Amino acid sequence: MKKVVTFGEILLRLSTNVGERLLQADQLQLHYGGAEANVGISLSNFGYDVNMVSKLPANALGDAALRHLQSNGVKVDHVLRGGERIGTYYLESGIGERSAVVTYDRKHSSIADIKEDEIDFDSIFEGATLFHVTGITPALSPVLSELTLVALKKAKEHGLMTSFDMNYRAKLWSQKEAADAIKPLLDYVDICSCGELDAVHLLGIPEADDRLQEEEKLAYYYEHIQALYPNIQFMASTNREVLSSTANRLRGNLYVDGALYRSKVHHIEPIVDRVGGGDAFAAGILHGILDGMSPNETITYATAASALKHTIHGDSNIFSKEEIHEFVENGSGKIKR
Ligand code: KDG
Repeated sequence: MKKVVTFGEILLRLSTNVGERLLQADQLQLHYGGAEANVGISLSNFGYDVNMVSKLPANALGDAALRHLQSNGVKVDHVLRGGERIGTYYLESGIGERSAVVTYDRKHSSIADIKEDEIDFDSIFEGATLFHVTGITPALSPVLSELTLVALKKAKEHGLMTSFDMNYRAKLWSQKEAADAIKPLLDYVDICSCGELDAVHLLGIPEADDRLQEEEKLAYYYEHIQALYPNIQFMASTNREVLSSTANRLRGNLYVDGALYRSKVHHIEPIVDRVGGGDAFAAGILHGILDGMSPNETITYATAASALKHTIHGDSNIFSKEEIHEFVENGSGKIKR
């Protein structure tokens, strides 16, 4: 079983019922999130030995978050305990034309206040195949920004494949702050989840000519990113046409060896919960690569995984690889008896 390591924050999520604003809610639904936890859970469902590196408070909330990971098959030997609090986010669910709204309450969470010497990546990476982290982790504190770079460098020293999802969150930092922190990380990345907006706003690539077709634009951005970072072997993104809070058209893109591969367009309606759709996609890409699928199979699988995630509550994708393959092969909507 291939060993995977992810590094980031495990968040408590409290969300309103559909049709309620946060300011009027008298009930909130509880889930757990955190981009790296979500990817870890997906990969654990796909059969990998997933180990999460994080820190949670030594209280009942920390225990519950730990249990969430464990019950989804993620190993927690490297989840430190201590610090002040669990990072939390509130999700005001959207409906129709009203968008969902995220409110973070995560400053001074246990992981955000971690010290440089608390994590020993050398021993953690022993025997591992893949390391995954996202742009959320370095956004949380200067120490975490430094540790993300250390972790990526050490992962490469230990011969791991490395995966980085840009995951820009405007409520955590400015584009300039993100660009300054993320650019040095990309020298140590093999697989990158990044799209057109990341290319333009974080990596400073000039906007593609508007007369180009969607596919040509994507190829243009990926060629430019690869010229800056020749080490990046795989780049992936989704084109999400948001029709409303509850309807999407979703298409996946994978760029490898100078060629662009695209999935079919999934029309997802109604969306039950779109949070974590990107993490489900990233995990699908990682599985395709680790499993030796062809680029076409990989992008088909990853986009299907993301489409399925939109149909369930919570941040993590808990579909197995068999269910995703079955969805790819037999489509949707029928009763399975
Ligand atoms: O990608 C989904 C994540 O955004 C969600 O789980 C919460 O990690 C989170 C964040 O920092 O926004």
